Amino acid sequence: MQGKDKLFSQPITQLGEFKFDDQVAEVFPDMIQRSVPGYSNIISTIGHLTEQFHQPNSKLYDLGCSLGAATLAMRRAVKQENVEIVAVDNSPAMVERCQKHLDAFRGSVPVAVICEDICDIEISEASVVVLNFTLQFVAQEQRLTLLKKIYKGMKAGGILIVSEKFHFSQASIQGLISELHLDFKRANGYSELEISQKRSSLDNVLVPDTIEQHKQRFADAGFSASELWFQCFNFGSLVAIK
Ligand code: GEK
Repeated sequence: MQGKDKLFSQPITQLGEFKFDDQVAEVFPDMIQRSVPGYSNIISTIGHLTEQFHQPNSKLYDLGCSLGAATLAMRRAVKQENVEIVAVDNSPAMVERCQKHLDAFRGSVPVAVICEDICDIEISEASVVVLNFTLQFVAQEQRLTLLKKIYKGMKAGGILIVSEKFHFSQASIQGLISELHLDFKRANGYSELEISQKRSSLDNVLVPDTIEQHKQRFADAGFSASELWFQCFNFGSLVAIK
């Protein structure tokens, strides 16, 4: 069904900005597994945290759901009554495949798959909110506004899970850790050409923050507690609790 990511394997003369289009959606599971260290661990822990934190009569949000990997993990974890999942992505190619993917598995919890910008949707009665490698694609000046909206739409005791690629403010550390990530990609079969073309196309599209910026933003949005719960090289995941 889904293929191997060879999108950047041949020289591309006019390298445009990275887009979540049909071609990317088609190879997405392979691309994310081979590019993001710890991705599977994070997905399964999203399920675990959902089981612990979801509340009866509440909504669970997967913001930037792509093909719905986190949505599926959340759906499997629901034990409480009257819970609805809202999965949102602004890529029509992703949303179409996400719906098919979810339909292929059995589940009694209703899921609304919505094609919209996460900055424009309403959030309400949320007990679990997931931004799994999505915030990094939102314009930096909109990130705090988005987090404030999420905080406002969450129930007390609810959890926000934010997974991201990180930047490090010390140049030597930034260099060392990005090299470890490049070695991870090489070990997963990506060539130097693929790595450099993908990197150029993501320039200005994926803009990473430091871990400190994330924690400060959580506090500025109103969250009383937050912590990094996972890190592998320049990728990781944070939780914030309302
Ligand atoms: C997973 N969470 O497999 N509004 C809605 N969607 C957006 C926006 C936006 N403003 N910006 C980006 N996206 C998934 C992986 S991928 C991560 C998430 C990656 C969407 C975009 O269309 C894409 O599907 C997703 O966010 C990012 O757990 O590719 O590195």
